[in-house]
Amino acid sequence: MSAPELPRVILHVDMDAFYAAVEVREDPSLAGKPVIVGHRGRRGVVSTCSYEARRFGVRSAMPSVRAERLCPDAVWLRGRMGLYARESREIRKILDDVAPVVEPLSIDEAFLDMTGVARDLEAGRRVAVELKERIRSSRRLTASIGVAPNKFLAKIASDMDKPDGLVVLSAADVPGKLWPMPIRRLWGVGPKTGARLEALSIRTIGDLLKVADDDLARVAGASGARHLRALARGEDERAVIRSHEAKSISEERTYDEDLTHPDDVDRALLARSEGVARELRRGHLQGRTVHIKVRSGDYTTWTRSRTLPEPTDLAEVVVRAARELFRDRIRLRGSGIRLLGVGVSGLEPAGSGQPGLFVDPDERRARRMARAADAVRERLGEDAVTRARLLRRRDEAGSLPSVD
Ligand code: TTP
Ligand code: MG
Repeated sequence: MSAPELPRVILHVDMDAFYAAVEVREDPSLAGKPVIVGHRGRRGVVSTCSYEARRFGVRSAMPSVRAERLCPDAVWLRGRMGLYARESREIRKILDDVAPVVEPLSIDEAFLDMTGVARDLEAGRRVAVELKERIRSSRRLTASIGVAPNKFLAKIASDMDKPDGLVVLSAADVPGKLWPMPIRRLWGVGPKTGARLEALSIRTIGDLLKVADDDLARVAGASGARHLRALARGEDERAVIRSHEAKSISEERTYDEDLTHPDDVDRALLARSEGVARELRRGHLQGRTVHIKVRSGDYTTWTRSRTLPEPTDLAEVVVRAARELFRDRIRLRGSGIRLLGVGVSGLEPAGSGQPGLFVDPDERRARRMARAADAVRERLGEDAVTRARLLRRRDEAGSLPSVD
């Protein structure tokens, strides 16, 4: 018997003509006009342009001289990065509000993993409709969204009906919609590989599936060929990762008086592990590697880590590893502890790995209880739920977890 797998529902959100659209919003007299954001002149290039300017053939990264020739009446603006970055953060807040896992790709693009929230692609479409409406009403901007069972198809889909588009691309659409697309739309096919594939008469994505393995491997290498072929079949297993920035979550605390009693040390390890595990669950993340950091009264500092067989978001699992590391790998030789930290790295979205066939029932129960406690804390505040062991603590004054 295998664990039931939820169908993946991935959204790719891409703002339309982003810099130009923000400028038009700020100055409504620009609405309906060809607007180009970029530096004019011999060495300038176009950052982006409104869809009105695209009708003349103007594109991102085009030399400005050429754009001026194609569209002599365009309004040129030099661009205001601070404004676009602030706008990006506002949009990000909306995305975070809608989706449990958001992976920003660039200033105006993100993947959203709606698996388990939207039960199928149709439900994903409804989320996309709502999201577009929220962006329109609260930011007065339009987004194009692709809805699909994986990242690659979602990204292809968001681009299929720009601007203000919404396209659902299912596995069943792959032969009819993906295969006729030019080969360069495949991720990982740049101009060089593209030209070599075209030399093999591979022009469309569908053509790629007709070529012999050896021929493809000669152009792209063995693993590259496998990768391209999977994409061409519309297959992409990559997880939506919450944020490229978050590499680890850790919590540490410095003590006014060095900890010397083993019970105090143990309570501190548990408290830090709890904080870290809670932060993991809040971010819908699990981590594989547990770290501890210990500084003694004479400022000797140790960092030790251990990788777990399975990623976790449970304090019980984190603290078990932290205790073992402390017991087996730290030699204090009589001095007390000034600083103690626990961290978890090797982060991935919760539930992105193979669901374990034999999930330990204790672990399942622990996770359920942890989630219930998280929910109570959300409602009633930080101190509403505290473990019995921590009630005896005398050293703690909660510290904020840090994410880096
Ligand atoms: P894109 O999403 O590629 O372009 P866009 O949002 O302007 O237009 P659309 O998505 O509707 O096709 O890039 C987002 C922003 O990044 C864009 O508004 C400006 C900036 N950018 C550059 O500065 N130089 C470039 O070459 C590209 C492609 C984008
Ligand atoms: Mg865009």
